[in-house]
Amino acid sequence: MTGMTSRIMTITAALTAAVASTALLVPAAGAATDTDRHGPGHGPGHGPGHGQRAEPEVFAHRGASGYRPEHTLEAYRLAIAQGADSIEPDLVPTSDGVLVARHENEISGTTDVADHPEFADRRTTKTIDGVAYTGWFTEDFTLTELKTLRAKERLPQVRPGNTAYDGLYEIPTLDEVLTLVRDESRRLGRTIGVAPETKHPTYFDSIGLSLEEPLVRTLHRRGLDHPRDRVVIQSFETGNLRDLDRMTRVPLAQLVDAAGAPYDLVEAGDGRTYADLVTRQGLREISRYADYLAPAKNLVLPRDPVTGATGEPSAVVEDAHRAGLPVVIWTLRAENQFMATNFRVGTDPNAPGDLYAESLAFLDAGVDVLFADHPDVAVAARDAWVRENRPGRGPGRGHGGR
Ligand SMILES: [Ca+2]
Ligand SMILES: [Ca+2]
Repeated sequence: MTGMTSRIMTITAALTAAVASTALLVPAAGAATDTDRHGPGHGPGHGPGHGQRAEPEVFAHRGASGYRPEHTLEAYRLAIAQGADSIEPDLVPTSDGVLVARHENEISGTTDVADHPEFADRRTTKTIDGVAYTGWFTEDFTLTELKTLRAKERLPQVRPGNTAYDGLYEIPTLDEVLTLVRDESRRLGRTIGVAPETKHPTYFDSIGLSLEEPLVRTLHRRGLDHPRDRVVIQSFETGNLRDLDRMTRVPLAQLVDAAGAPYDLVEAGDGRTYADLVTRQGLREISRYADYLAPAKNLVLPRDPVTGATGEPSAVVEDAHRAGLPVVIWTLRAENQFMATNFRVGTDPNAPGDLYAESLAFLDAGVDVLFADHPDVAVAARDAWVRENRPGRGPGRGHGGR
């Protein structure tokens, strides 16, 4: 990335919250090109050694979900305008097998489905990954039916400003998300990445709606299945990542929660937990089928049980890098309630804390990718961190404009 682009992004970050105009980013076209930052040999597993990426990146978690209802084209578009390197569609299927972007297949919290009397009889209770949920489920709707719904803010108490966008946006298909990414990449002159997540793969296999085949097919059809394409497929389960490792050359990320176990292992009676996955032996095992480790942020910067503050990093980043796995952490969010106590500002749980400082703390801990609900702040922090730290990160990375 050139210095000029960094400055533009920093300025943009300061302005987007107020203005949110993609026109501000027009100067970025013709500045940094994709090859400046991601030439051959800089992909996962081919970086500057020990699994560490050449330059940290920001992935927009469900889009710029701090500012717009999540998993909508507008949330993704804003994330791209804010300088996110990649956007994240979580994927669930429709009854006719089309992959759409929702965090959950149960959609009462993120759509207006409850206001549609014609779908009242679709309300039901299902057990997914061992937990009972009551509501409406994407797999009980055709794509045509789902397209009559409109998205709404998932956290209206926390993000009341976002409710202004309730009722405006459709549920996007994976294909529509990829079209947006292609069009915005061309318009801005930088290659925007995509990090799709397969949701509940064991459950969807059990109802005959396996996710991996349509995902791989779609990426292939769109010419996005070369290892150098900026695509990373994520999953909290292990079995479907092993399947995907045989099905595609696209990099894979093993998501690791702070508690519990991958549901495919639970279902199989395998006693291993997420904690077992991030031991040195667990990480070596992951590196046989996946290309990134994607732990919950508290696994990297654990919070003191008494003060709730972060202190020294755990061994997870160092051990993952040693196993050849760059580290992606989730999720950075601006509001106090989602932060360790040392990043909070004031006592209102919904008020913004110091996301900039939190982002820097994770970069200092050696993390390669930050997942953020507020990509503008994370991008500004990343750009500042790179300016400060690039000389110390060793020569020969091939980046212009130092
Ligand atoms: Ca996700
Ligand atoms: Ca499957």
